[in-house]
Amino acid sequence: MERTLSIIKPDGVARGIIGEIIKRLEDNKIKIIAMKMLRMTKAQAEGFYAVHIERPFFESLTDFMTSGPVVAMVLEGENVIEKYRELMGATDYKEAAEGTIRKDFATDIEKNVVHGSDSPETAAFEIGYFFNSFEITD
Ligand code: 3AN
Repeated sequence: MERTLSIIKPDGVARGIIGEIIKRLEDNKIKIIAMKMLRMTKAQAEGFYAVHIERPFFESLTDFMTSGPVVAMVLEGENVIEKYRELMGATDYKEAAEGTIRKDFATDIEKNVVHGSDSPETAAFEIGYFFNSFEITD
């Protein structure tokens, strides 16, 4: 069993597709074991994306991630890291496969609707960044 952190980014929340994204998770039998809506501070977004600190888009990305509320979720299942990343589609929506969340809804390489952890190590860090043990229901 694996766990991963999912975030519906500010663009996804603002466009009213929280329900659509959750429906895709449920249709794909991905179990949600924790969920909350919050608005990150700039410092929280910088900490979350610390691995990207040297990237040219760091400033803009952390501004965007604090521009409105997000929905954070912990997902659990067999191979869920890869399974959820397949549902999300490629980082650049123009390269994302048909039927993926980013292909259907993203408008920009930065404003790409959803986040998903990319490895078990990242998932452990990212889940702990947003949730304490009492908030995870499994
Ligand atoms: P992913 O979210 O697909 O794992 P990462 O980890 O490479 O992608 O990038 C983290 C976030 O940074 C992306 N979700 C996207 O919002 C933003 N991002 C990635 N590459 C670029 C880029 N070339 N220009 C602007 N923003 C980017």
